[in-house]
Amino acid sequence: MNDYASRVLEDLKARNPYEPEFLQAATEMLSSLTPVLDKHSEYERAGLLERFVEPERVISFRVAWVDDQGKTQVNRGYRVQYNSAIGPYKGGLRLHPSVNLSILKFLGLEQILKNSLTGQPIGGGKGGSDFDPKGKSDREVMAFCQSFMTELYRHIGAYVDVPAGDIGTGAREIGYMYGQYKRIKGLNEGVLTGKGISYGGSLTRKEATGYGLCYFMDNMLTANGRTMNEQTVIISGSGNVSIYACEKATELGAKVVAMSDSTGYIHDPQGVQLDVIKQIKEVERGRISEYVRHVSSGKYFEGCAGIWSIPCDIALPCATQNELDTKAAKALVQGGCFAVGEGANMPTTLEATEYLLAKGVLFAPGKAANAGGVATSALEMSQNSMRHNWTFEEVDRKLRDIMRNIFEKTAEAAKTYADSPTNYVIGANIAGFLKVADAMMAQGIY
Ligand code: NDP
Ligand code: 2IT
Repeated sequence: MNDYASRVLEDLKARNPYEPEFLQAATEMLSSLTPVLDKHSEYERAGLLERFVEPERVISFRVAWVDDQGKTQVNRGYRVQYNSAIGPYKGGLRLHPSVNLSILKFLGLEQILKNSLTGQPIGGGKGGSDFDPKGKSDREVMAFCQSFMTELYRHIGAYVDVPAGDIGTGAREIGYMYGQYKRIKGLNEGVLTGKGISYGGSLTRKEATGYGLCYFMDNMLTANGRTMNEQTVIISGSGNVSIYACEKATELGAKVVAMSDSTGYIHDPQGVQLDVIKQIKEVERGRISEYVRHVSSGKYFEGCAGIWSIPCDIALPCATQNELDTKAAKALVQGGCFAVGEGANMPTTLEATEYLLAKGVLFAPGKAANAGGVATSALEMSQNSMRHNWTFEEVDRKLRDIMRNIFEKTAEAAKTYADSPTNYVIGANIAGFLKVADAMMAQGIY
């Protein structure tokens, strides 16, 4: 690693000893930047990296709400406004009991680079709460979302900070939050993305992350003499990203044979029936284990880790961070997997990433491969500002172009800077970093 980057990393470790996910994301980014840091000594004089890794602002607040038993519940809400050099802070809100500052800082740091890669004018941010929407009634979710927004509204705005969905935050939660923002501010503006189509949402936003992942994979495979057609695919998770990755992969001729949730996974050698998954997950908010009650060729297995032992050509981890470790990576290689595409944020551990790269597995890093979601959020912002709606086909076409561009930028940076032209991890980090660095250098020290 470059000396300057290594000093910044050591300092970061000393100052944030209890933030393992954040340090993991920072380690990957800083180690990737060596070739550009070697060339740009002016970055060190401007303290660029020290500023890059420190969020511009971290907001933490109490979220009190009343449950269906009349009991008062208290959660912790956050917004990390990480970097506004190239545009308003942009990034999702995660609602999951595991949410803490380490997780939101790792997500925020990755978001800066991801948003830069999209080519659109959006800075990096992330937020959320340790609230668990699972098992809560609609009224309880509404009460939480209204209370959350009653604090958050003063920190956000269409040209300031534009949150969106992430784990546990879908159209229902965005609807309740948008309603509360409008009620407090008396203002209809594009302050959130992922909105319902009837009140300013963009067509294709729901599908965008999963579709975008498959468009990225398609570009990466084509560049390496392969295609998605007739490949056997496994996808972890069965949420927003997984469902639409499955839909597009199938459209591109692949056969998806396994999907999961946080309790287990299903294996269906005939090919997963996505309408059944959608019914269970999107309509009933149920467990994936119910799949086998509807489809006789499906089998259910308890626990998440076993999914990686199913032989496949392509693996798409689309659930959560660090779900794919070295043991899983070895099982994938053993089972014949030749490409991995990260639909989730940082689903692969550092060691597993290195193992896969060393084995010649084509590896699409999340900050490039899953950028279609936020890119389409930025298209939603444009439509809101213009007071105009594009058709599904128009947005989908723009999404395809954006994903092709992201792949090309990533591949170009890999070719220029990395030891191997297929090290897209280094390519994505460098291509994302350079634009933000340039903007930060131009705007003076702050
Ligand atoms: P959802 O809440 O819709 O789905 C999440 C899925 O992952 C569920 O199947 C869930 O299972 C599973 N999951 C969540 N946490 C865990 C865990 N700790 N262990 C095992 N499984 C888990 O979220 P999304 O699909 O929106 O997000 C999935 C990933 O994609 C996240 O990493 C997110 O940051 C990333 N991402 C999302 C984007 C978007 O537009 N939504 C854009 C780019 C990236 P269960 O239902 O049992 O909890
Ligand atoms: O991780 C991500 O890119 C997201 N959760 C989507 C963020 C957004 O603003 O659409």
